[in-house]
Amino acid sequence: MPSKKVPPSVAGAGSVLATVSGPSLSPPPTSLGSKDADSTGLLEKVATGQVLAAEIPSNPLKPFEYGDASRTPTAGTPVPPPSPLTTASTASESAQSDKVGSGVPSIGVNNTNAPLDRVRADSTGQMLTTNHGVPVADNQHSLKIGLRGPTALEDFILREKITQFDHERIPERVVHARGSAAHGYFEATADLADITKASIFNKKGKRTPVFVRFSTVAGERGSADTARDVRGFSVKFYTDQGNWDLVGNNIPVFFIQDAIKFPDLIHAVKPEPNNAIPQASSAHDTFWDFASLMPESAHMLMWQMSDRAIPRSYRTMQGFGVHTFRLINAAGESVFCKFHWNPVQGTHSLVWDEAAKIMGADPDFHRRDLWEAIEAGAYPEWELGLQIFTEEQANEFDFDILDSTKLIPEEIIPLRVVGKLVLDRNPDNFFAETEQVAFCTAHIVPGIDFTNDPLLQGRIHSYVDTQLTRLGGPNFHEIPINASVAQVHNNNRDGFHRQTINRGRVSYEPNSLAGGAPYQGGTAGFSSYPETVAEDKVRGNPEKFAEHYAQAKMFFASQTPAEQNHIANAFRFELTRVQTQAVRQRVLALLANVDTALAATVADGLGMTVPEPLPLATTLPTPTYAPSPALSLLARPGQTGIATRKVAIFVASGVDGDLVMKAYAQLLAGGAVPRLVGTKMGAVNNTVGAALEVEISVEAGPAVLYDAVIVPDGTEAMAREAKVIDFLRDQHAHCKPMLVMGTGATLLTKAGLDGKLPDGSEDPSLIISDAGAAAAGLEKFQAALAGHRSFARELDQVQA
Ligand code: HDE
Repeated sequence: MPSKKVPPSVAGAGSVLATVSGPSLSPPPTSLGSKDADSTGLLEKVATGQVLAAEIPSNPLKPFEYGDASRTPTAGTPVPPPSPLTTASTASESAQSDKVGSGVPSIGVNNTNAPLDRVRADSTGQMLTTNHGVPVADNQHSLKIGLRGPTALEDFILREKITQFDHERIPERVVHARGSAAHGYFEATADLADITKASIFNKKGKRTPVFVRFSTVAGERGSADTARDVRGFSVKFYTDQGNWDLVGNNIPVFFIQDAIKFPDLIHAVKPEPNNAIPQASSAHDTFWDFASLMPESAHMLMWQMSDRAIPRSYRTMQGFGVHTFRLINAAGESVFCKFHWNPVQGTHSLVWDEAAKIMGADPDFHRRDLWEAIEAGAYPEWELGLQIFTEEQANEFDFDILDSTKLIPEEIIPLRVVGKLVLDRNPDNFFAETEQVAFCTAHIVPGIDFTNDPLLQGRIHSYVDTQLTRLGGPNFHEIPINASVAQVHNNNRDGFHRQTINRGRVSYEPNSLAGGAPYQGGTAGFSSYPETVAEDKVRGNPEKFAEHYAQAKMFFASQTPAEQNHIANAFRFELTRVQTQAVRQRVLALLANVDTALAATVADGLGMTVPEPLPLATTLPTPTYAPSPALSLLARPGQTGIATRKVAIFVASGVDGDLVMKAYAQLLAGGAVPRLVGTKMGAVNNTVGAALEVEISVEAGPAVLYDAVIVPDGTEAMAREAKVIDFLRDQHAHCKPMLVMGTGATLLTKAGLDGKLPDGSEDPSLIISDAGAAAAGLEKFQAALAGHRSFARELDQVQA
């Protein structure tokens, strides 16, 4: 019998062409009555959709959601769709244009987290357009009714430009508003698979991209960089398992123990609410009022009054995760961990008088320094060290590891170095990257977990919450700088500024219509450490939180005499600016519990006597700690010598040009940044060859902006300028290396400087050399420059 050709069935076609209801048992139609591509696609979409949904007759995960089985998460098992069209949003998705693209979606891929290249814009050689791509003919004039007439409301080009401008600002960060950031990478130098399954640590040599932002805390976005303040040290790791943000500070402890006190702390330190004074300073009544009523801040106050709070550079600060975190390995075993960043550049600070003057001379001092170093290829680098310890060890400590006002001395738990951080690229655009980056303590990855530190617990909420206002909604994770490099697939949808165009009609789980995807990862996903917690629901603190002074004492005892002196000076300065006597008195009473000599010195500076110490909050015996040498800034001179140090070389007509250029070349070769500094711009005649061009005047670049100065032979004419004399006095008072050659000594005499230390001995970092012994002088000078400062010179000793 001849075979009979079966015509394509159109039965049920109407249901495919409609968006509601359809037959219960009959197969889908094989024709919609026409043969165009769209109808074929629609048929395929519907038919394969039925097949896919039927593959999942019930929710396979339900049996594992209860009782013991639920303790270990079970991974979903997605069913692959028979065709890309099965899970598409439309049957017409392959229709293409310049706007929608090729019409071929990349299945299983979310392109919103492609590298930043996709959003970098460059206008080289391009015509001006509106926001909507319309070419602009005239960018000089509004559209007017007659040359002298009113502006037309229809001028959409004018209105668009002004409207965008009107809305350029977003709210600044409520704390840490002032900051600077850079791109770079983290490289694992050890394999830590035995203690954590965090993928960034699981292979020696593995590199993970990072974006790092440094900041001050109290000042507003435009405030000066060198205010006395804690510095933020936030690192966003774009790991292959999602973003991990280590949002730390340059000080390893904090003022308070519980998140509920944070708004009080910040309200106290920020400008006072009646008159908005002072900007970026803790030196006012409300801060010290609060701090002295919160004696758990004693330890942090010692750090804040130390040179840590006035770093020379972001590049010369340590960083700390502060809280105790957990690491978890693949077997589910956990250890505790504290994170430390140690700068290869060493830890170096300013002195207060200098920091205060820099606020006027260059409020962008730290921002400029970071930018310049990276542009010059002197990439800043830090080692990541971990303090790893067990629950048993934690129980032996005199303090509670959940108390963020305490640190673990490195002498008790030494650091294990596990990687390095290198910053090798400045951002393209400050707003798009540095301002819009959103660090969140809630961003952690499998293998890392929180502890019950009550300060940390509150932060987990705060950082996401604050971005909702600051960045205008819940989709801030899609802003390019915040997007992970790991793929993002979930059923979170919509909200302001949504960018992802999710395909398909499924935005829930479990589902069968998308083959069960995206599916839960089970043990491959993030899981919390199953810590046993069976306690009363209370508001309160464990007993060990009540001890407030032992580590403050340890910190002070661990400082060199010069650093101790700076701490005393800082307390004197801050409390002198406080107006309420009772507040001064209370801070002295707090200090009396830390160190009686310190309290006496500060009291003397205030013209007061030391009051009775503040009452202790516990009757438990106060622990004693041996001094921890690692807590002194001077313990870490760094490994980069004179690199990136800024050196002023004075020049005036008659200067020894040969000597100047030799010093200049030698410093450059060592990686330092020499500048020829004169009393005004222009050329100066020198004793040999062509004239030297002044690079910057003393007026535009005063002493505080340099790490050292060279006063060559033949510069005596500069002695006439008061600014020059101030320059030398400041360099001297700030303990910076100075090299004075030949007749340059005239300037020294005019400044009243004799090259002697207060005890009458020779000052090793004020080198006075004959013009003929320039090479030897320069050698000594470079050694002093590599040593940063000579505090032996310091005259600002508080006399008790
Ligand atoms: Fe923050 N902190 N913080 N903080 N913090 C913010 O988040 C907060 C704390 C730190 O470069 C805010 O995005 C609470 C300790 C840094 O963008 C906000 C508590 C430490 C940065 C916030 C703390 C930090 C912030 C403001 C007490 C050191 C700058 C804008 C529970 C370990 C991040 C923002 C950047 C920023 C809240 C305490 C470090 C409001 C509630 C302790 C480095 O979410």
